[in-house]
Amino acid sequence: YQPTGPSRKGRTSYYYDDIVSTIHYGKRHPMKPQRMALCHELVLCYGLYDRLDMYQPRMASEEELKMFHVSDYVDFLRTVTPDNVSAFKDVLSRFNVGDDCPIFNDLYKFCRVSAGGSLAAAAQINRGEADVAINWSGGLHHAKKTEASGFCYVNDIVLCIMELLRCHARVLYIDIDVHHGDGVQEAFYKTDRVMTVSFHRYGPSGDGGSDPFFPGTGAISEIGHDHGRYYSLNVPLKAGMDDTTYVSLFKSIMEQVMHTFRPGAIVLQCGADSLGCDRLGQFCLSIDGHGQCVEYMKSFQVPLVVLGGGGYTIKNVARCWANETALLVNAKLPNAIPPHPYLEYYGPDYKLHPKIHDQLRNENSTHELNNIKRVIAEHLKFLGP
Ligand code: VJV
Ligand code: CA
Ligand code: ZN
Repeated sequence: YQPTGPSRKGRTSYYYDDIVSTIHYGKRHPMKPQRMALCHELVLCYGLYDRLDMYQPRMASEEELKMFHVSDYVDFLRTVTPDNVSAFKDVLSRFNVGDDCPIFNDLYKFCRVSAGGSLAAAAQINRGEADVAINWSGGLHHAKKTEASGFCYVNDIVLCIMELLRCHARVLYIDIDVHHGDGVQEAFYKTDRVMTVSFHRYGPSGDGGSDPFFPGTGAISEIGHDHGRYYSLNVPLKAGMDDTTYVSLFKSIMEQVMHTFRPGAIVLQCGADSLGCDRLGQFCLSIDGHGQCVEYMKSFQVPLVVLGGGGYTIKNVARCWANETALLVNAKLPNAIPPHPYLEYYGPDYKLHPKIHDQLRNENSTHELNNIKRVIAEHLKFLGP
């Protein structure tokens, strides 16, 4: 199959290392790195390699990881294994190791590959060798300077943005994962050189327990400190956001952000747990609606790094990211998925755009959504031209 559509103008790089297909967080753990292999096989069977510069990224070095993370935490990640973990029992809670963030085989390799791809993507944007650079193995937005959090160990996004800041005065970070991008927000909370914008589910989780929806941060009142005041934007939402409400809110906010912040580069975290029917998420986006957000950011023609993130119904994650890889190179993919090694995952319809019928009611009223728009517009006015 040859992708059709107007010939692409910009250059698009794509970073993938097959090692991720062998990584297992644990038998029933929701995070499954195999989803990147599924996505990669879709990208190949649709023939998108013709329009991509494909790379196997160099693994990030210990020194590169230590540009953000503290030394003893990186040393811990480098040396701990499932076999010797008992020798580390006194530090496991300090580094937040547990059910969400277990110790598994090749954990350190996985961190280095994920961060290596996001660093290589940034470096290539910096050199002007690509206009768009994709790393679906990145986007691990919860990792903190000193500890793991929410399935994330190394914050490849923070490292990516630090690299972009070497060549760009202002970098914009956008996060459409259903969870709050807390680790990235925290890292740049006091600077006016990075604006972070996260759209996320926020509030009581609605599962009957007392925990808020993870991680519990991301109120609209979190705006940044010191020089960074008004450079953190948060869009807290309730369950059931659908294409119409989400995409119109996204475009309206991002248009104003682009106009006032005028970034030299953009990093877009494309967590696919905001899709309907996700095992952990509570939004109701379709693959097309999710993709419209990516397409909108591409339309500004500012150098763009595109990263993965969450996504726990893996056949839909693969569909979502393959579709977004295609739209970033102006390819139009037929709905029928071509035969390939993972075709059986996409039954019974074998379509790229399945009907995602989720039973979730949209709990966000028009009134609440308008309020969010108004408050965000007020925050942006303080930056003003
Ligand atoms: O809600 C939480 C924290 C708890 C304590 C730990 N238990 C396991 C769960 C409740 C309060 N954690 C969230 C973390 C979500 C991370 C999202 C990451 C991303 O998408 O934003 C970016 C990659 C959470 N939600 C669901 C689970 N943890 C969960 C973890 C499991 C599990 C089932 C659900 C871990 C192991 C196993 N099952 C076997
Ligand atoms: Ca988010
Ligand atoms: Zn998430």
